Amino acid sequence: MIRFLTAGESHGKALTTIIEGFPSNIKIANDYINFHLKRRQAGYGRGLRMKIETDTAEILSGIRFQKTLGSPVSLLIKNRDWENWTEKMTPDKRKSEVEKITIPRPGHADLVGVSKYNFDDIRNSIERSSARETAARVAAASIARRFLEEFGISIGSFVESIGGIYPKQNFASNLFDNNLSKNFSGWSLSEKADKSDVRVLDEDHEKLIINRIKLAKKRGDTLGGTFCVVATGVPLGLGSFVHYDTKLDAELAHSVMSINAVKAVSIGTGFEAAEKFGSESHDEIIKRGELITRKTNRAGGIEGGTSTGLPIILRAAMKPIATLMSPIESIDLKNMKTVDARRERSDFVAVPACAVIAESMVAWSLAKFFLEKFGGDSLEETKDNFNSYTKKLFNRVRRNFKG
Ligand code: EPS
Repeated sequence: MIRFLTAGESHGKALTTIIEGFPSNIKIANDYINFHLKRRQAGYGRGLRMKIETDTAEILSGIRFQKTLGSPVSLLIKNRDWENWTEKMTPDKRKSEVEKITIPRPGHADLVGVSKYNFDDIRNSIERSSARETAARVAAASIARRFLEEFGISIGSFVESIGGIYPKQNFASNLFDNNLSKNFSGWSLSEKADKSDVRVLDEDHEKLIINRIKLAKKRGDTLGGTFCVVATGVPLGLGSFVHYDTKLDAELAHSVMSINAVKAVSIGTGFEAAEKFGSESHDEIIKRGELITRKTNRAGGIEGGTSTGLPIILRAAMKPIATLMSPIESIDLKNMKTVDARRERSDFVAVPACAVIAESMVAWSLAKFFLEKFGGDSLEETKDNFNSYTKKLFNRVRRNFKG
């Protein structure tokens, strides 16, 4: 069983995470974690905060000579902006008067936060509900991602749309209608997407989206969008149909839905499947050499809560960022008067970053189900278990059914 916790406020001293349950001997360099942290910071439409921060993780425990020890790994990501916030965010006695925030932003956790936790200052709930926390998640999930790579599992993502602007050629649909070759890797999508300022796969599409973001900025508005995460090399048999909490699709949906501002998650053709005949929706079973496989992958690599061995394809939708420079209506809780919602430094668009965070959460969930199936205290032990399962898998099925 793997688990992780994160701690830290957006403008506090640092973010931290403790990751537990991975086997020993997984090779992981600090640069690897920092590489993914940097990817999370990128994207046209991010706010000024990203110019202040250069997110890097300091490894505090659990790794020696670039290999996991099997003990808890703890990581620290310092907030550079802390310098500007020490008085406002000090855990010590308040030394000066600090302005209280009294106007909640619709769409953020401001109003529910102060109501639920009984605060007299919205700052208290802004800090932890900020998507800054996802930096710690990306760092934690780097271990999961590195671990999965040892088994040929590769995860990548791309942005499908921002502000309702889709590409002429719908790459996500192409993924479902092809049974992708063995040479295709999830990461190859990210390699391509990372070259784009908005993480799309097509230059014309990028131009249209950037124009749309420019328009949003000019209007003091924000945008959301959709993205696609793909994991290749996932063996048949992760997850199960026996219980609600053993289903891989349910686990992935939970994981990605937990990312700030994500409002929908679908697997495979998702909502589109509901509009089709069964004959247009399911993936025909075929023989390819000695293998049993499918003509298509509309199921997105999961049937009956269990991975089929084909790429896992997940899509998600992120709502527009809640902080608007041309605000909509709210109420000042101080005097109950109708006012403009509070402005505060923020992003205009964070869909490209959200896709990177979703890659991380998908990596985490796959590693969790992978280790539940294969176990092992050392990477070598996990590999033995994995190899013995995968080598015999199809032979077993054929033997069992031979007349
Ligand atoms: C974020 C840091 C935040 C925001 C953003 C995500 O920094 P600040 O609040 O200091 O500008 O840029 O958070 C939000 C969009 C939000 O609504 O909370 C980050 O590190 O990703």
